[in-house]
Amino acid sequence: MEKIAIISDIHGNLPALETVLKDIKKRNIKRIFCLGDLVGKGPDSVKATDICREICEVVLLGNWDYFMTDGGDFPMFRWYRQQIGKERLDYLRNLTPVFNFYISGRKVRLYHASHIGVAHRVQMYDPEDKHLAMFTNTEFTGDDFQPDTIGYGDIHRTYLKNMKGKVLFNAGSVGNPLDEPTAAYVIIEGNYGENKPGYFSIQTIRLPYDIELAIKQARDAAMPRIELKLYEEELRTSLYRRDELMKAWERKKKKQK
Ligand SMILES: [Mn+2]
Repeated sequence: MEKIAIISDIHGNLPALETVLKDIKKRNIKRIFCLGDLVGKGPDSVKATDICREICEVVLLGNWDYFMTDGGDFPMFRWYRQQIGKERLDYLRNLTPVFNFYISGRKVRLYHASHIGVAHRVQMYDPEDKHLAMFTNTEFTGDDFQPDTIGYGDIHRTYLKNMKGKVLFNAGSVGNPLDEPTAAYVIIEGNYGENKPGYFSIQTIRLPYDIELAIKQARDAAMPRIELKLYEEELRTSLYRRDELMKAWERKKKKQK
C-alpha cells in the first residue's frame, strides 16, 4: 500500500508550500502529484515552479499557468511573467492537462478545473448534474479511460462527494485557501497502479502556516498594488476578494476619466 500526496494551487506562496512539503516528508510520502496553478497571486512564482518541477512526479496545467503563458497581454500578468522568465514559461506551457491512474481497482482522473478545460470552474455548491458531467470524456480529457474517481483543484476549497460510487474530491489550495486560512492538501492511499479492488482512502490535511511571513514576502517583493491587497486579504480571511475588488477598482478608474 502506498500514500500519494495531492497538492494544488500553490500560487507562489512559499511559506505555505514549505509547510506542506515538511508534513509530506514527515509522513514519508514519496509520490507527489500537483494539480497546477504554481504561479501568480503570490510573490514566489519562480521558486514554486522550480520546487514542484523537481519534486512532483506529475504536474498538471492550471488556469494561471495557462494565462501566464498564452493568456494575452493583461497588465496584471506582466509583473509575474517578467519574474518567471522564458525558460519557465516554456515549461508551464507544456504541462500536461490530465492524468489518469489505477489505485486499488479505482480509476482516478486528475485535472485542474474540469473535464472542459483549465478555465471552466465547477463549485462544490453547483448542481449534481454538473458534478456528474465531470466524469465524462471530452476532447480535453481525451482517451476512453472511464474514471470513477475525480480529483481537482481550481476552486481553492476542499470537499468530497460520493454520488453512488462516483467519488469527486477537491484538493483545496496550498497557497491561497478560500475555505479556511490554513494550507490544504489531500493524501490518497491504496495499491497504486493496481486494477484489483482493495483498501482505498482519501484524507484532507489542513496545516496552519506563517501567514504574516507570506505577506511580508509579498510586500518585500514589491508586487503590483492591487494584487498585493487581494493576496493579503485572501490569506488572512480566506474570503475570495478578487471579484469585489476588481469591480471597485474599475469604478474608481471610470470616475477618474
Ligand atoms: Mn488557482
